[in-house]
Amino acid sequence: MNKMGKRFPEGFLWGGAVAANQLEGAYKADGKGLSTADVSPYGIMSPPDESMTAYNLYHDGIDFYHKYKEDIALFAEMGFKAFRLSIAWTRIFPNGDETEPNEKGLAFYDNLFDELKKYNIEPVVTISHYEMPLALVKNYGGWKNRKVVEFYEHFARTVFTRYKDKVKYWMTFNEINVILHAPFTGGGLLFEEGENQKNAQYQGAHHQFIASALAVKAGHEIIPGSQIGCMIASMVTYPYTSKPEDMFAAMQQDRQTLFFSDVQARGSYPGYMKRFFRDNNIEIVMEEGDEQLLKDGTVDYIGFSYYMSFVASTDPEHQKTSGNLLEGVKNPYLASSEWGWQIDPKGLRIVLNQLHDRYQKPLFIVENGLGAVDTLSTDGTVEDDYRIDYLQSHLEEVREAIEDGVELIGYTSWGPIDLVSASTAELRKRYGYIYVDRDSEGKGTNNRIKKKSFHWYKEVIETNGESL
Ligand code: BGP
Repeated sequence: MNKMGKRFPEGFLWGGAVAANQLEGAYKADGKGLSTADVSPYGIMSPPDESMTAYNLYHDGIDFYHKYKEDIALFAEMGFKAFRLSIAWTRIFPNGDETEPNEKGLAFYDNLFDELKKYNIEPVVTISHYEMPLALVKNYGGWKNRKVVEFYEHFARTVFTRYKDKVKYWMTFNEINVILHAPFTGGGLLFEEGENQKNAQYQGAHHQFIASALAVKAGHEIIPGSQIGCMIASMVTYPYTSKPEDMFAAMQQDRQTLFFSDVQARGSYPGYMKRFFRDNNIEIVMEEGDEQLLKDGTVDYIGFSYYMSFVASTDPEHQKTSGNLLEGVKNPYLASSEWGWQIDPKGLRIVLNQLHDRYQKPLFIVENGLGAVDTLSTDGTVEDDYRIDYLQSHLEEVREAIEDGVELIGYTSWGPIDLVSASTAELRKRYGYIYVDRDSEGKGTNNRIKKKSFHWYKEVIETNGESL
């Protein structure tokens, strides 16, 4: 118990989170097909480069594909209880539409899960994290096409069946709401001239909702007792002033995020979105049975990422700041990271309470952290006090939220080992407790070095948060 008598629950899942395409590398190894990330050398906010002429750090990652044993040993040394990772769809189904899976790809994750088991680290698996087979984009148009639902369901059933004795916690899509902000990465969407893009984005989202519901049903059937969650990029929005119009704008902005968890957790489209579709001439094609399916396939828990908060204002004059996903209004009370992400620990407590009040389901913070430029000093240390400050202040608010009555499964901070950034596709923006000696051109020894935060996080876990 800490000095204030507040504690984290027994069995709290402390750990870290990664995505296959951001650290595995080995992008063509053992039969892997090309994914959307493999043609995105400039990150998720830029258009893809199919010529593949520019250097793409995703191809090499930090070579976790070959170094996972060494890396997992370091996570175990920190005392991790959980490790969130994603399965690269293209390792299992290189083109996405095959019937038979690629055995070598399946074997890789088998070995990975066995390695985690050695240290009693619980795997938390995202089925699709920011990537899909490029062939599904080329031949089917990505998530615009209902047919992709079948391929996804087949992929999900394949991994549930294969790993049913090894994995209990699953998530269907990473940051599912990002299809609105990064349509190629979030949904494999490319647009023709004159196409109604918004319509395509919401239609793609509908297909993902259906795919997610089918996966939840399949997962429960194949793995009794499994916990299958959704995962949203949380984007809590404050009104710039107490003007009712600003408050309304903030609420409407939040609903573009909460819409996704509303459908996945409550099992139906909320009225405010039906109105939004009407007002914006958006028509979603649904099939008979879809409504029932959404009801039957609701998630067991709400997973979410949290990095920053946002501000809405009805006054266009307010200064703009940039985050990687949204252009937003600058909050005069908050400092920002080097990439303009507004640092707001209290916002995390607000999100936790908001989601708890709304859904009454267990929550899981599956990403949080500070992306920063780190300096490896000549004596081989990285003094990342700024990262410790960020994480410490956020975890203090998490502890408060638990006191508020929020049911929380765990906390897996983003990128426990430095990995390729999603927004920039570089290794300049680092999140790790473990430094990776590799630069954005892929040069360096690729050695792993413990940062100061490594020791800090180890103590947090060891004391179940009492050291905070
Ligand atoms: C989330 C993604 C992650 C991750 C993280 C940090 O949106 O789910 O994949 O990368 O953000 O973002 P970035 O790498 O751009 O700093």
